[in-house]
Amino acid sequence: MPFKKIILHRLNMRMIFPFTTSFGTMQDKEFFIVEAVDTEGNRGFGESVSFPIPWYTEETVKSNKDIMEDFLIPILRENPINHPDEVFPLFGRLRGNNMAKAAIEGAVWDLYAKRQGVSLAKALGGEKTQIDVGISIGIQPTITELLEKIEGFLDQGYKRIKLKIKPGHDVEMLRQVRAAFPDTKIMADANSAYTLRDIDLLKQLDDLDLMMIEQPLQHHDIIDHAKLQKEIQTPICLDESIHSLYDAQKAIELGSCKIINIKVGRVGGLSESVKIHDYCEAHGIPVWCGGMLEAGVGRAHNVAITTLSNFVMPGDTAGSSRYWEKDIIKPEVVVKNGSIQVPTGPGIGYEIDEEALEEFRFEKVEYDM
Ligand code: OSB
Ligand code: MG
Repeated sequence: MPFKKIILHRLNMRMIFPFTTSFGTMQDKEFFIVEAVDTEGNRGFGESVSFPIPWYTEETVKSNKDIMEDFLIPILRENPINHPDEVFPLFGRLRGNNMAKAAIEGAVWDLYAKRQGVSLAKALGGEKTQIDVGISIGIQPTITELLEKIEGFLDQGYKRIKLKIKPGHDVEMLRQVRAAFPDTKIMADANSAYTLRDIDLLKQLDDLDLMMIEQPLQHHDIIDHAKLQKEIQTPICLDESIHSLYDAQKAIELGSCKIINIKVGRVGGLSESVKIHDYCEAHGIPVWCGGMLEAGVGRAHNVAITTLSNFVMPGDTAGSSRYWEKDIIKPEVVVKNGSIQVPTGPGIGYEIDEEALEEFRFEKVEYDM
């Protein structure tokens, strides 16, 4: 692919609500839009999903910039490629930094699909024309506010409710939610807040008919999760523990989970996501697409990957208006009756809103290729 330039746009966007998980509260989203430009003027876009603070993985917005500038962009400059599947193996010489890798690789994928004149979904092998989505709700100050929020999102059509939990804000809260919504698809996400010492508490979740519990134990663990899964009925879904196809294979072999949350940034990009998806499909493990409170570009990538056949459970890809007063793509991602219509135009299928991009941008660096 004849790259001419890579441009890093650094943005700051304020979400319309604070989002609280077991690891902290966030409202300001800082990230990079990576723009890959070819010699014919086609433009592909990717988005970095790390946070300013390394509390979900070790990466940060700043570390992403160093890694992209010092290593990833030079690798792309020095190694001609024909297909985006070649990007992740080239980056494979460097350990970790999956979110930085995915941001660049995502821009290359979008550019590739646009050059082919096909949608990103189609380029990835996806066939769904619409995708089902749920909503992830942060920890709320009171149960009354939580119940109101759930009611509102169910009215908007979201197909399942994911609730963040942490010690002291778990079984009792979930019991009250279950009592108020006896037939709703509910799941809980602990973001690694428990240990095996909490096994008696985690067993109590079995009475609540949850779809799954996401990442109850340590963020790198697959051993204790396997022990826990043998003791509880509720299916375990791994998020933080899965950084690669290798991790997914070992977790499935060990019985550490029955479901996997695929986040494109966490696993180093779309090519690795497809591999994990295919492996899970062959081994009877359903997957769904997680979220990192993305703006429009990252959201569009999530929509595209979710069109693959084994994304059989509603993901966390909510509509743009759930997060932003104004998003950076046109049109915004819209959820209707709990589904998103997959765009059919070339690449991500959404246009960049140039005015919004400029409004939220506070740094722009161009790299000649
Ligand atoms: O664990 O899935 C998670 C947000 C930030 C960090 C981690 C997670 C989340 C979410 C939000 O659950 C999903 C979204 O709405 O994008
Ligand atoms: Mg999670």
